[in-house]
Amino acid sequence: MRLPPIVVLTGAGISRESGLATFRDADGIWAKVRLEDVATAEAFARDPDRVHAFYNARRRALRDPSVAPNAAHHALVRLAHAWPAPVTVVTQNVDDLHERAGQPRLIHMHGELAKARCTACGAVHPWLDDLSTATACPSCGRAGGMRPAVVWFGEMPLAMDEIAAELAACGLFLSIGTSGAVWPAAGFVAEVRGRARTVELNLEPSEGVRLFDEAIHGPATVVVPAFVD
Ligand code: BJW
Repeated sequence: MRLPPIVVLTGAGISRESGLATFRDADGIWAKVRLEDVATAEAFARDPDRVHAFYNARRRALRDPSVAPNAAHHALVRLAHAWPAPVTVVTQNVDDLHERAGQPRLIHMHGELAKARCTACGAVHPWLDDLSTATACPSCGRAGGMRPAVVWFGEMPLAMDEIAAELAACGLFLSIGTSGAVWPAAGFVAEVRGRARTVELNLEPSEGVRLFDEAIHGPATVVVPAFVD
């Protein structure tokens, strides 16, 4: 029997046990900061210093020595190596824990915290330091236009054509650690439903849990290795 390609959609819940906050849990980022103040292009135009401070703190948190891939990230790498067909991870996360674990075929649909983009020339650069309104673009030299290379509300997520092709080809769709509150990622399960087996692995039922064939609830570090191995 030929085994089908797999698409795995991941969200902030997979990185929570690595020490990174989720967005919509009671202790999440949006309980402390209004998303309208930091995660829109309008917020950046209005108060770039505020937006830079928010992302600089999160970029620094990512480099804390205690933050590392957990058992769920590692299990997905094992799955990719063991499965005879392609396993593509589409992550909404801007952290780099999937790549640190060694995940092949990884798509960052909401961008990456460890990259900066110049709004003047469009160049994207690896970026580990703080950004400010004085930061100059290494490509065009212009100061003032560097922003975190992440996707804010109202902006088009990245690699949507590539993701559509992976969704069209997959026979198994796993959704891990995401609330299903943000589109277009929240719509992926409906896109593949009927053609692919769909499984949710999340701490608790997500908003779209009824759309899945199967749901397994518990911490990612427990339920993901148990499902994969
Ligand atoms: C655990 C756990 C543990 C905890 N183990 N689990 C209808 C259709 C289309 C668009 C829209 C629409 N309605 C509205 C929109 C627009 C908007 C949107 O979705 N708004 C909603 C609020 C309604 N979407 C957009 O603007 C997007 N762009 C867009 O739509 O462009 C047009 C377009 C249309 C059609 C096709 C294509 C394009 C862009 C969205 C950008 C989101 N950006 C952010 C910030 C990124 C930068 C940053 O990090 O600061 O992305 S917002 C934030 O939410 C972040 C996340 O990636 C995203 C999703 O959050 P996630 O990962 O699900 O986290 P949580 O906290 O919500 O959930 C965590 C889950 O884990 C929970 O369920 C926990 O239970 C669980 N959990 N611990 C396992 N240990």
